[in-house]
Amino acid sequence: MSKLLYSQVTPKADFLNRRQIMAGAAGLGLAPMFAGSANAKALSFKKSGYKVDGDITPKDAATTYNNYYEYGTAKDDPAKYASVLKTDPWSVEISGMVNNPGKYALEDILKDVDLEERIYRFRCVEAWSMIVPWVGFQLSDLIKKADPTGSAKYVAFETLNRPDEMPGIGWNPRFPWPYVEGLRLDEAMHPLTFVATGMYGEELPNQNGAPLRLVVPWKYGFKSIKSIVKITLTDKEPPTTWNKIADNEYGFYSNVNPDVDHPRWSQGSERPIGGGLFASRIPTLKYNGYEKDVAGLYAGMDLTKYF
Ligand SMILES: Nc1nc2c(c(=O)[nH]1)N[C@H]1C(S)=C(S)[C@@H](COP(=O)(O)O)O[C@H]1N2
Ligand SMILES: [Mo]
Repeated sequence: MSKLLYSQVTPKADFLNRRQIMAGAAGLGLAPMFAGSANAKALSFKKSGYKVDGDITPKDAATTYNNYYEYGTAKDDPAKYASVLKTDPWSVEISGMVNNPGKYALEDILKDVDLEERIYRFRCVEAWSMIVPWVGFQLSDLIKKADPTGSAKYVAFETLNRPDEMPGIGWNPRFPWPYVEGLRLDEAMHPLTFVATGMYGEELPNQNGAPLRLVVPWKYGFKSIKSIVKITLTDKEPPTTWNKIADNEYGFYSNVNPDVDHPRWSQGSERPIGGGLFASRIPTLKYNGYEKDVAGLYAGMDLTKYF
């Protein structure tokens, strides 16, 4: 597949591209997996100043190479199986140390926010990366609505746990479902911390975490929890899924850091996804390129410890 810059993708090129995939997929008997994306709703949003150097990852790569263990552990599993997820109706329960707890319907959340497009780097702890044009809003908008009390210091997030619509839960019963993640409150309120409801100008595909998922661009990808149903403000550091599974490999902070290797591989470089067979590895940047924005959050901390 030829490499297209997102900015160069005209609706026609996009259409042709999709037709080619559909044709190829039909030949393999995989056509249903693209049914969702072919119907994806276009979103209206404002552009923002958040851009990065480098080419946007082709949409077909970002929507077929995924980590979403509720749909299996292979990179192509989520695109094959996530179309069964029912994302409407959807609500997010916000509770704990907030003055306005409650079940927030997704349409009420969206009514009060201005959707914005942000082009961010995305770096998985497995040492691959993408550049993704997300559409969504700042997490701080939602947290302000819930109005944390003075004691709140952390934010805990939880993914939907619906085995009927998430076959990977049954395939991997010993995994500590539901998937959970957390941030310090000041990290959660940081202007870079984003809730995505779309990507590539359209509604978020299910395999990428529809209808809403976190995006924390300076942290390893596993912090960017998908299909959120619960947000809890607390005064204690919340447990996080990958830390529960292997606390010697995945910490709470998990800021992208080329100077601290994963115990089993280097974090010094990364493989851009969708760049083609001969794409070379590129150096990994401290805080994934967002050092000047976020380094202040960690002043005085021993960064060799918080892998
Ligand atoms: N609920 C849930 N959220 C998740 C995951 C998951 O398995 N389940 N995987 C994480 C990991 S490891 C990464 S790298 C990103 C992948 O996001 P993407 O598929 O949109 O690229 O989602 C994160 N969020
Ligand atoms: Mo990841």
